[in-house]
Amino acid sequence: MKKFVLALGAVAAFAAAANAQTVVTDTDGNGTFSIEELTAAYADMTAETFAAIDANADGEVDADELAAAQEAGTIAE
Ligand SMILES: [Ca+2]
Ligand SMILES: [Ca+2]
Repeated sequence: MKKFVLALGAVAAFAAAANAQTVVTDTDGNGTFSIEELTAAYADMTAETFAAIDANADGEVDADELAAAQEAGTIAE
C-alpha cells in the first residue's frame, strides 16, 4: 500500500512538471512583450532580468528574444 501511494506521488509530480510551460500573453497586441506582460507570466521578473532578455535593448522583448532566454535558462520555459 505504501509503495502504491509513493508511485501516485511520482506521477503527480511528473504531471505538474509537464504542465509547467509558461505562456506569456501579448496583452496589448503590439507584437512584442513589455515588462508588464512578462511580469504577468513570471512573478519574479525584475528590470535586470528583463534587460538581460531584451537582447537588442529596444525596451520590448520579441518572440525570438523570449525563446532565446528560455533556451539559455534565464527564465523558465
Ligand atoms: Ca505587448
Ligand atoms: Ca528587444
